[in-house]
Amino acid sequence: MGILEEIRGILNKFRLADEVVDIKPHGSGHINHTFLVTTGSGKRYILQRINTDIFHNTAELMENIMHVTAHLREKIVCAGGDPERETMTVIPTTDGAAYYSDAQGQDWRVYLCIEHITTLDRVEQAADFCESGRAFGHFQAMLADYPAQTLHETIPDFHNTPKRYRDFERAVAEDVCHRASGVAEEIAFIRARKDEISVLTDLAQNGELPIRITHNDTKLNNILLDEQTHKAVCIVDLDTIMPGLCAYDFGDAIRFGANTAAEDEPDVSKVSLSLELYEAYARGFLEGAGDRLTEKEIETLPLGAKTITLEQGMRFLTDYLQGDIYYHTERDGQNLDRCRTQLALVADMERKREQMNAAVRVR
Ligand code: GN1
Ligand code: MG
Repeated sequence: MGILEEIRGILNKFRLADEVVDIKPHGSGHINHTFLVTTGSGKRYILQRINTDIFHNTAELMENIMHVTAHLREKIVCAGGDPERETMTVIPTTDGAAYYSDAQGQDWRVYLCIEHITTLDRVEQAADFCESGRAFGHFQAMLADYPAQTLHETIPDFHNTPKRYRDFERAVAEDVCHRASGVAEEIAFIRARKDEISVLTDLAQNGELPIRITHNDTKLNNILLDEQTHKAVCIVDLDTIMPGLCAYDFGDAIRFGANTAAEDEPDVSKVSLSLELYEAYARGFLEGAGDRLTEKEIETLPLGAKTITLEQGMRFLTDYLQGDIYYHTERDGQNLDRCRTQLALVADMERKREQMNAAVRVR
């Protein structure tokens, strides 16, 4: 049986409006497999196979998503918005469940496809990035009164940077693929910044930074923009909504969107932090978050950008050292290229530290 036949069988388990006429691979995620499904009436859906090597408890993951989207839906309706457009709608299985486990133990879910939108893999205009910042800031504000105790940690220690550092050191020590000697420079770069890695987590531990409900994967392409107006419509990829630090959500968006090069660009000389984009995002994010952020949170946003970029560099290098087992790759050396762009971006952020701080300084 081909993959499409298999997928048709899976789709029969969900309450779709009518019969499936087309299935296509969709999106650019590194973790789950995503398909766009079209039905006879033209109604479309997003089918995803959840990567259970990475998300170990689908029931808890989907429970988070059901609860978070219900919370968002209420807020959207109160504000006079369209909940089917402004948040994700999970399509239940014929048994009324939030996902389906097939005979091989693979877990699948279906979302309603949000139409007339576009996503960006690269920022084309500063205004779009500012809009994306506003949406992520607002998203965090909408979740500010979410009952945190009901949220499962879908990936424990996801943005625990000191833990990511220990994982990286372990991968270097084990060196299962004999790749460590080829990346001595990258290893040294990370080690030289070891002391900075725990600054934010220490502030959180001392109670100087609040723990919030954060998205934790605020990449540019996780936001849907209206295809005509480029206004933010919906934030997607809710798999890693967990308690976390605001600085990381801010920082991850900068890491990806304010880089002048693609995440996997092989030519690191193309990498730099665009201050124009950084400032645009900061403006939008602070506006969207409203008065919710503490002064300390605002002050540490630039450090969040640097810390998460370094963390992501470590994660890519760890995966490269372990034989490319976590992130999807399309070519040899892709994870190493990804690591190098992150480290080059960290270096540029260090050069631009003053300007980065000035852009968020409370006026
Ligand atoms: C992964 O699948 P995607 O592209 O949304 C990863 C993020 C990384 C990102 C790097 C669960 O996200 O943490 O920042 O790749 N997601 C997970 O591009 O590990
Ligand atoms: Mg993701």
